[in-house]
Parts: sequence; C-alpha cells; structure tokens
Amino acid sequence: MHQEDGAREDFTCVFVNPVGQRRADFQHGCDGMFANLRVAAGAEQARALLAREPADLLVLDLERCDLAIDLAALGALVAERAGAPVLVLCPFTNARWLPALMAFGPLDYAIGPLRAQQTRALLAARMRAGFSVSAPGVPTPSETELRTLLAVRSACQQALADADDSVRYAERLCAALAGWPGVVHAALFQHRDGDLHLEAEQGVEGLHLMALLAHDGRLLQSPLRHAFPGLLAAATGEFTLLDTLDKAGEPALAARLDTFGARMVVGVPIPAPGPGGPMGALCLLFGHAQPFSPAQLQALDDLARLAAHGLRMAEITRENEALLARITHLATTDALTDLANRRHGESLLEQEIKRARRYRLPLALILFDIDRFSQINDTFGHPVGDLVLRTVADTARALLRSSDVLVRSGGEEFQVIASHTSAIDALKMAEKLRAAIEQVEIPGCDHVTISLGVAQLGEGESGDSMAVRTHAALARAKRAGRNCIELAMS
Ligand code: GH3
Ligand code: MG
Ligand code: MG
Repeated sequence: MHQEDGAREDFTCVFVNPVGQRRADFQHGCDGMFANLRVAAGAEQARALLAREPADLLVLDLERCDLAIDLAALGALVAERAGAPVLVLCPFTNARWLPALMAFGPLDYAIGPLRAQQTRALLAARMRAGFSVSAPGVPTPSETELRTLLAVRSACQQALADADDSVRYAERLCAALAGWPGVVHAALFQHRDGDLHLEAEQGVEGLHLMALLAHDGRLLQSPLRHAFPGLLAAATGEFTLLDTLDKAGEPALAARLDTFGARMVVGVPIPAPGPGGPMGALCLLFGHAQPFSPAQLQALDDLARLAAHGLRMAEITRENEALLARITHLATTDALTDLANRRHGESLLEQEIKRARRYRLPLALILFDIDRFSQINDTFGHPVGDLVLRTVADTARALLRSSDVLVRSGGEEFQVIASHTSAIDALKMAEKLRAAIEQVEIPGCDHVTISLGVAQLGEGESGDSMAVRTHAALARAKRAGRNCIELAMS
C-alpha cells in the first residue's frame, strides 16, 4: 500500500469519464490508493453504482465532456452528493464548467491536464485533509478578500465613465483589474479590423504581452494561441484557467512568464452582444496558483460582461462620431463638385469677416460664373455640363492656397473666399483662374471661359453688402464681353 504518499486505503471512490482509456488510466494510476475504486462512463451509471454502495469520493473527470450536453446530468450528480466530497478534474481550456457545476453544490477542483503522478499526489493530499470540500481546494473568501473584490468590481464599473474611447477605457479597466487579489498583470484583448489587438495592459514593469506573444506584429498568428489563456479565450470563447504554466505544453513561454513572476494565467472571454465569437478577452496573470471560489468565478464572468458593455459603448461612440461627420459633410458639401455649398459658404464668409476684423487683415471675395453655360448644356447635353462644372471646380481648387475657401454658390457660379488678401492680390488670383480655365481641355466639349467679379472687404462692411458689390462687378464683366475681370466699387 502507498502509505508513503499519505493515502488511506479505507477510502472508496467512483470515477466518471466517457472515455474507456481514461477510466483505465485512472484505475492504473491510482492502483492501491483506494479500498474500492469503481468507474462509470456517465452520470447514469455513476448514480447506479452509488445507489448500490456509497463512495467517500466522487471524481468527475471532464476531459471530453461537453458542457452543453452533459452539464444537467453531471450537475444533478453533484447535487445528489449533498456535500459529500466531489473532486472535479477540469481541462484548463474549459474552466466554464467550474461555476456551472458549483451552482449545483459544493465541490473541489483541479485543473488538467494532469500526469498520473500529479493526480496521485493530489488525491493523497486531499485524503490527508479528509476530503473536506472547503479545504484545501476551494477556500471560503475572507472579509478582506471580499472587500478587495468589491473594490475591484466598483473600479471596473467606474471605468465605464471613460467608455467613449476604447483604448482609454481598456487602460482604466486593466488598472482596476490589476487590483484583484493576487493579480500581477492585467490585459484586455479585443477583436477589431480582422485581427486581435492588445488594447491595454497594466502591471509588471517590462512585461509586454505583444512582444511575448505576437508573430510579425499579429496576435492571431501567434504560435502560442493554443497555450496562452488570453489568446485562447479570445479565439475560442472559452474560460481558460492555467493554474500552473507547464500544463499548456509550452515550456519556453512558461519560463518567460515565470521570470516576470506570473505563475497562473486566466483568460475570460468578453461575450459579443449578438451571435458569433467573443469580442475579445480579459487576461489576468497571478503571482501564485490560487483556487477560485464560486463568488470569484462569478465576479470574473460579471467583469467580462461589463467589459463587453464598455467596449460596445466605445464602439457606439465611434460610430456616432463617424455618422455625425458624414451628416455634417452632406449638409455642408455640394455633391457634384465636393466643394462647400452655398449655405456653408455664407457661414464661412461670416467667420472670415470676423477674423479679418479682429486681426485687421485684408479679406477678398472673388465671384465667378461660367460663360454661356446654358449653350453647353444645350449643345453637348446635361452630363457634359456636369463634367464641365466638376472640371472648373477641380482646376480652381488646384490653383488656390489651402487657406482659400472655394464655394459652389449657385448652378454654374463659384466663390473664392481669400483670407489675408487685398484687392490687388485678388485681381492677380482672378487672372490666374481666368487664364487656367480658358486653357483647360474638357473631353467632348469646347473650351469654356469664366467672368469674374472681385471685391475687398470694406471697413465695417457686412458679408451681404460685399456679396452685392461682387455680383455687380460680375455683371459688369458679363456686359463687357465675358472672359474678363471687374473690380467692385467700394
Ligand atoms: P452667362 O454667360 O450670362 O452666365 O450665360 P449662362 O448661359 O451661363 O447663364 P444662365 O444663368 O442663363 O444659365 C445657367 C445654366 O446653368 C442654366 C442651368 O440649366 C445650368 N445649370 C445650373 N446648374 C447645373 C448643373 O448642376 N448641371 C448642369 N449641367 N447645368 C446646370
Ligand atoms: Mg453663366
Ligand atoms: Mg449664372
């Protein structure tokens, strides 16, 4: 008998797993540990065995079990134990089983995969402790722990105040999560634009998860995505709990994390509001392996839901801003030429007048109109007319300074609001426009010309008055034979 590892040979056990080989392995690995070890392929068979003869310990090995299919039956088995020892062996990639089963009754758990020797040592330790459900496996949280948990939860909730910006929100959330008892580092991963992004991380100085995990700057390409809980949870939507790093089968990663003082890593998926995969994951690195109570597991799940809410709020803010920008563009822009429209032009002129007054700077307005444009429409058709309008707009835009504002103020009438510009300079600018447009080649159409009126803002003059004077100058240019410039009277 294996007295050396503390086993008590008077203990009886029922082991449950659907796979024959695993049942055989467990029986072989625990050889001599129990007075009586019986195995069952499922909840039904285990119930029958326990009805015939009770067992001191029920071991539920969840490897190859399916939460969606098997939870109700296995949960009923936990409930029927009514507090008698239950040990759950849970694969690190499927930790969602733990809160789900804990809802049925008290249990102790160990994270797999476990080698035969580890399982043996674990069982021996539990036997020495008399298989009490609350120790040493799952401790009842102390008042201090609960207070800390409360502080973390409210800090995470307060982070929502920053949820109009996803990165700022993620930073605040990680700072809050780093306050979780035992956590040395907290990170938030989010799916965005076809890749997984590390939005924020907080904790150990010098620990950069991107540098540790990413391949060619991309996280989804990471060769460690099957092993690192943060990536795994974000990719699969599974709650991932790696209580000792060697269990993931990546010794180099385990060793690197160990140098940063991380010995246990948890990945909690952030659920998407609708169907489809998760939005991302919260990732917590702990300084030591520590068992979770049902309250702590529930809190982790709650915080991930809260994170989903915060990230969705940030997304809505982003969408709203884009929508507002689009509406503003539509309301202020002429669709044909992409220039400022008449209404927007009027308000821009008012702004420039105020500025010119405040800084005592000259301001000029150039008004121009395409000559005999109705003939172009009549001769070549409306689509060619539209092309002429776009070509004139593009030609003028290319000639102007970035500080000049070009406006489509009417059908085939345009304005240039030229800040810091006197009448003399505006006349030069008008001549450049006239000459350039006269030269431009327009496919399927004759050359076009424009007539221009130019005015400089007078002392104390209003925008309306300036526009009236410019229109009068333009009318004189038309009367003077077109394709020419007239300066407005002051
Ligand atoms: P003038 O030299 O005196 O300016 O003669 P005009 O023919 O250019 O002047 P008028 O004001 O008589 O004609 C302007 C024409 O511009 C009439 C209208 O059909 C045309 N027009 C206005 N907006 C558009 C547009 O968006 N596309 C096209 N193709 N034509 C337009
Ligand atoms: Mg015209
Ligand atoms: Mg006109």
